[in-house]
Amino acid sequence: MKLSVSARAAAAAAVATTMLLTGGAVADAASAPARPVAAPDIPLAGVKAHLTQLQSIATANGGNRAHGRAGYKASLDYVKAKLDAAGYTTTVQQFTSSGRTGYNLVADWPGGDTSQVVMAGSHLDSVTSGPGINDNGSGSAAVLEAALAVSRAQYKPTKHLRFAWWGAEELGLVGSRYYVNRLATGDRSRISAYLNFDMIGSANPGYFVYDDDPAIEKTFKEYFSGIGVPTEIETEGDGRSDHAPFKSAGVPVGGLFTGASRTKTAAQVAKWGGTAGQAFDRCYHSSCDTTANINDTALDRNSDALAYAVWELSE
Ligand code: DTR
Ligand code: CA
Ligand code: ZN
Ligand code: ZN
Repeated sequence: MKLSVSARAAAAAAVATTMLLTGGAVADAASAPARPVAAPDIPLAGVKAHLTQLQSIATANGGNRAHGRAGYKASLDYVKAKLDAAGYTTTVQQFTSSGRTGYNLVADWPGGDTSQVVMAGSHLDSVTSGPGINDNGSGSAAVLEAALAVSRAQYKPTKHLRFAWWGAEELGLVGSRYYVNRLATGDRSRISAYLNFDMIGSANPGYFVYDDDPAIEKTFKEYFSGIGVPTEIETEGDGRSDHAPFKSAGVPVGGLFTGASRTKTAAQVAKWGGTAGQAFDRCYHSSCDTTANINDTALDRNSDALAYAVWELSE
């Protein structure tokens, strides 16, 4: 817009006055540092709607969503359809384990610098004994809803975003290891962070942060201190979930966890509430790991922490 002579004079006078008053240079909008884009709140209702779908899928398929069974493939088809509709480029990676066909789902958000890839992932399979809603519908639903939030926001981060749902974790991290082993060597070093979410809605929850990569750990801790929730370092997990193959390949990893079969101490009840002497998840690997086996507050907090880290690490 071209200013008239008088308008330009008035603008110059305003700047001069400001400089006199502030004694410093006036930073105009063009020179102001870009403000980081704040992550959106992840709607708990959206995450729980995915859990309801995964529960229905298990109920309709023999009570589980295990590797090589109909319930797993139906779970993957559900997640994939949501992502395709949201504008993701999805890839289904097939493998065989224990004589059964398994699948990984990888979803790339178009754009961003593909030499710096921020990944968030979770295993989508359950054990054969139950629907696996906390283990690991909770992580899978939170990662899905965060990916959908990226689409809703039409977020355009500097780095490239990739989301993944792994098969056959319960058989020994089979799907994630298959993915990492088949990455071209150069592609491993292009993954700047892998964030893992396996059991993040435990009914008697703890708030555990992986202490693998310090920068990722700090990012998660920033979030939780911002909402006044104390955290502890995750000590059960080294090698026990899908971050392990990435870590072995030299990728910086981190993640969140609300606890499995270990029992909550009185000291932990003092900081987090819940029940001392009871397992964080009494239905771990059991048929009672249903939609009733979720603590909504923990699921909501961890979903929002997930989004905060994805935005922070990719902008
Ligand atoms: N292996 C996971 C459960 C599990 C146990 N310890 C941790 C630590 C961090 C994440 C997950 C876990 C499973 O049963 O899927
Ligand atoms: Ca939320
Ligand atoms: Zn498990
Ligand atoms: Zn798990």
